[in-house]
Amino acid sequence: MNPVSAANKSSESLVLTQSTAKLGSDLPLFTRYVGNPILSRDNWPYPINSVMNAGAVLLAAGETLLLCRIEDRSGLSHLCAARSTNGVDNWRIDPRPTLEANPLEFPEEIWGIEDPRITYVPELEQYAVAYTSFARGGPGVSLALTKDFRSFERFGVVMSPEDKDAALLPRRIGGRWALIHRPMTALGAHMWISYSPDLRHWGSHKIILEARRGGWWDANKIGLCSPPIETAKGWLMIYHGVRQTASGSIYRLGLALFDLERPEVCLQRGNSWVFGPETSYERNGDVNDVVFPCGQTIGADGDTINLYYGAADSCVALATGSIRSLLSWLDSNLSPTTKHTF
Ligand code: BMA
Repeated sequence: MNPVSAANKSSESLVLTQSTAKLGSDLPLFTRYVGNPILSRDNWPYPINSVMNAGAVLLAAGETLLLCRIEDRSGLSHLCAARSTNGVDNWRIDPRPTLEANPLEFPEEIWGIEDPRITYVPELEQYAVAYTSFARGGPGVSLALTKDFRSFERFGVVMSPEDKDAALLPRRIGGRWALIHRPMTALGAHMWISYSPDLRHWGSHKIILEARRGGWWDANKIGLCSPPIETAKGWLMIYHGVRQTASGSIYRLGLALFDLERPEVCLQRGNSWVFGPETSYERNGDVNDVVFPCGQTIGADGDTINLYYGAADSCVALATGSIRSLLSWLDSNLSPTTKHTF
């Protein structure tokens, strides 16, 4: 079915019961929107190669904004905003790139900018966008603040290469800002947290979640997906694990929970993945077998999670779940040890 006509169907008929992990009952943990993909190259108002890996936020007026990674037809990426009243269809897409690399001022962006994660920061009354800046030294983490996704205050690179998969926590922890990110170090591709008094100077770096090893689905390389969700039980994190196989990598999603006031402390980590590439648009594209969320919105009930994910580095898709269900799944699918499982 044409994605646009499918996307216009009524909400009662929007769901498919496809998911990797199941709840205790037979209910799926994540449900794919039946009109997936919700955004693809054909929707774009200017020529592009692909749209993927979108940051997401609910604007004050209730609109959903997706800040999409666009790969242009030179192969480099920029960011472009799409807005929708229901977060599903009738996207209004900026007619030009919303945030482009500016290599004259920021040489760390010479090969483009990618994979934005958006956090609304009440103290600043602004959105913080953490994104990957790509240059000769490899990917690094850059930060920008915006009130309206039209003009941006750019901080430049805040985590030097090789580093990516970053998001800011929405509030200070013990007086300092906290950034989750994924540096590549001699120790491997693990998730770290760093703290800052001013969003510009970062320190107190700590590993918070390690890639497992061997045959695990999340062996050797992991990274944050969408920004952590604050729940009464802790920061709920959706992370990706990259399984290397003889025919390429498989990007799947897992869950972990971190202490609210000490977010470097992992309280729970799930054993199996909860979502992975299954449909044709997730299995086949520019990069096969990739699901890669960079953002979510939370429904008015405070429980529904609308997860926006890049599929096969070619389009943007939507899956919905319940925060309560994700937390209770974690309770019953824990790793033998919560933090280090090699
Ligand atoms: C990661 C990032 C993502 C991409 C994924 C699969 O390293 O570069 O932007 O979606 O690989 O290619």
